[in-house]
Amino acid sequence: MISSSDPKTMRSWIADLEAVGELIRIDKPVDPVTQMGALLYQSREKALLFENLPHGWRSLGQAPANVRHAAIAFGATEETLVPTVAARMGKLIKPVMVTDAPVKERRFRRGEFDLTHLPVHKAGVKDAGPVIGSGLVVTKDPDTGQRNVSFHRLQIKGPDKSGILLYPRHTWKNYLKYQERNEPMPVAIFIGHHPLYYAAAATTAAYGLDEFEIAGGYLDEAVRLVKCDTVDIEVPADAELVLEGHIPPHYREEEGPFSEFQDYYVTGTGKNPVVEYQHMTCRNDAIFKNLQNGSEMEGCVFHKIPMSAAIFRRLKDVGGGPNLHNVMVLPGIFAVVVQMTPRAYGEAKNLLLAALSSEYQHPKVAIAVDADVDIFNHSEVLWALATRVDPDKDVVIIPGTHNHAMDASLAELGGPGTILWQRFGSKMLIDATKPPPADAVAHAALERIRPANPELRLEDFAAAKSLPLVKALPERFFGSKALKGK
Ligand SMILES: Cc1cc2nc3c(=O)[nH]c(=O)nc-3n(C[C@H](O)[C@H](O)[C@H](O)COP(=O)(O)O)c2cc1C
Ligand SMILES: [Mn+2]
Repeated sequence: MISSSDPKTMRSWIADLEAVGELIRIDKPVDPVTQMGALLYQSREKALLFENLPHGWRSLGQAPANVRHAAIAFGATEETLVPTVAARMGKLIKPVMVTDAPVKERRFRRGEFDLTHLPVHKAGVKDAGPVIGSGLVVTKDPDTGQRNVSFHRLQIKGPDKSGILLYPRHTWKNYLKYQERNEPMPVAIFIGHHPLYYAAAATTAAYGLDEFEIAGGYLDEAVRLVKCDTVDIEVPADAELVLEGHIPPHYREEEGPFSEFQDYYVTGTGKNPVVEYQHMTCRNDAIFKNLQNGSEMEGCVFHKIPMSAAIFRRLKDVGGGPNLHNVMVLPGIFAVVVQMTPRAYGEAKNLLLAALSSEYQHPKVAIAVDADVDIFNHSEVLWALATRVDPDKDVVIIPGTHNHAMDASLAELGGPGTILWQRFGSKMLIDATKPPPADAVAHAALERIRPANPELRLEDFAAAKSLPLVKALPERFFGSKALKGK
């Protein structure tokens, strides 16, 4: 039995999902290389626990499968999730060091473990091979000793070797410092934990800020850390599995292609560094974690929520405090919708400019809509674009910007593994809001239709077989969805 005072782990998360009917257990044998990717790809509603994998492994995936699952993990609703995460982002809790560590129940030295025996899956048909997508990489700044935690794809290259894609952010910055000293960078990688650890690792904050402190704020409990056996790094004591190794300086090998977050294969492919592993520890009955990328897959949920929350946090003070309701990143994560009620003409553009230059490099298109547009329903967003935009004055294109290096629609400079790597492109903002309520006449011209008596329910009048019709009705008829949870 898991009690509420126990630390939050991947096991408590499995129990939470199962308790609300959101987990499917698969006891039939599944081959991670040829079958698992297709099953994960189909499971957009439920988490999957594979219980019959080669070498006796189990593995959890699509957990979270969607924003609804992420809301369960944070104890929020779909509508309140982003403002909740934004508030918790500012609440840092320092980790504590412990010695009782389930992740140390088993220890394996080099030669005693084999990465090719882990149930690592191959996601897309053109992927170069199985890739660990769920490894959270812990490194340190060699100048200050400050920890960093982030996701990095790890393509299996042998029993004790993987590739690694280091996008130019904090882990890359640490690596360049080691490379300059001609020293290997020590790394510890933990696999399998509560999803809020994953959300913290996907949170881009200031360089030098320990993502375990962010995880503490998300979890509302201090992260329990334990020392690694062979590197001077600390890892979560309650993780499922830990790999210890190092990234040699100056060395590169072909890596990729890989099914990535925007739904493409080739970005990031090229000469990338490798990780050499010398040690592995795990729980006695460790459960592996798989994580598939692709638009609207689990990897995208982990991108979307912290990114939307970081942008929300940034926008909430623009111009002294706008009427900001919500923020949601769109599929493929290069576009973001800002839901707000403008106080003045032009205010939406000010917020959109900030949304395009936050901690995150991804957003290229930013769209502002009002509270009467359901931002979780993409056709509502398209409706606002079609009916509330005068392209000549509401669309602005900013040329010559630094864009995300994995946006395949833009010109690439340099390549992965080099210091030049970037995409040089442009950004676009679209103000699809109504005139501000202060201009009552202009505002009223764009008031959405609503029936009289919106509280009436068709199910109270129609036969039971008509009920699906009721579900299809737009939420806005029942009042503003965005404002309900506030
Ligand atoms: C599912 C997922 C996969 C990711 N894969 C990679 C990757 O392969 N390489 C990389 O550099 N960043 C990857 N990222 C992005 C970083 O982990 C993320 O932006 C993080 O905030 C960067 O941490 P940092 O700001 O400490 O550098 C991934 C993020 C997610 C959510
Ligand atoms: Mn960081």
